[in-house]
Amino acid sequence: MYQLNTTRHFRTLFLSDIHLGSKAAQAELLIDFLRVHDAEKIYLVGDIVDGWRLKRSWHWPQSHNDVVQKLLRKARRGTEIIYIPGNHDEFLRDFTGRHFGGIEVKLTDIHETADGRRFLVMHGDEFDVVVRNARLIAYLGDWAYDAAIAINLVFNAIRRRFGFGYWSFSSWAKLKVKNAVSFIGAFEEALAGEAARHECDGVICGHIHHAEIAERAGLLYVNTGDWVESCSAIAERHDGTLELLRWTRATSSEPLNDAAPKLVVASEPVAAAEAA
Ligand SMILES: [Mn+2]
Repeated sequence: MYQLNTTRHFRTLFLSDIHLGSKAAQAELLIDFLRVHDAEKIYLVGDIVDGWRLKRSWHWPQSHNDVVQKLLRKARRGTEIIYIPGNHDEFLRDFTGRHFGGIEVKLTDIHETADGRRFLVMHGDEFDVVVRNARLIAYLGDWAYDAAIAINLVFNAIRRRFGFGYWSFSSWAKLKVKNAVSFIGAFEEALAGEAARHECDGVICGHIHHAEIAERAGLLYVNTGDWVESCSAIAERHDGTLELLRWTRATSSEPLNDAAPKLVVASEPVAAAEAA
């Protein structure tokens, strides 16, 4: 718990899976969060805009505009913003290296923390096929792993061409509740492995809507969570420590709307201890 209306300043903020353009996006909560959290650098780690959803039915209320405006304003005021597209906003992958209103688009990035650790930053959907077929791939070996990643790209390009929606990891894992934990495990392993290949100390990703700071195979696995259900973000303090922030309905800020339940603000360092 901390005082409202006092802005917390971080070295870096990592946000993902906001899904603007879908009704599920918790845009008001995010605006609230952005009002009292600032950083020198902000990473948008994919699925910020839900392009698949927008294609089917246009849903773009003022609050979704406000999120974009808030981010652009931060960029104007000197925050470095890097946008790493995910599967739901993969149309932006065609704009890698371009700048939009001070926001730079990158496929992936390597972020160095204040204490000198290197983190691979990527959305994570690149490993969907690997995760879904983890057992088979473990049996078949490395070539299957590489092939699966290549197939994943082609598979999604075809789905997009024919107007199908993107396969959703989180809803799929939920349907298979019994196995969800092992799928999440396979995802974490795949991402940690990718970080190791890039000679990084860890990975910071999104995609599976499951916020976490944990050690995996000697590396730090960090997931930003989402702004659909968990309303979470990862923050890097000025000393390089990573902190998991969870944001719930604000108490003393303006009521967001009449229907809004009144909950307590909490932005506690849930996993800061393990992260250190
Ligand atoms: Mn995703």
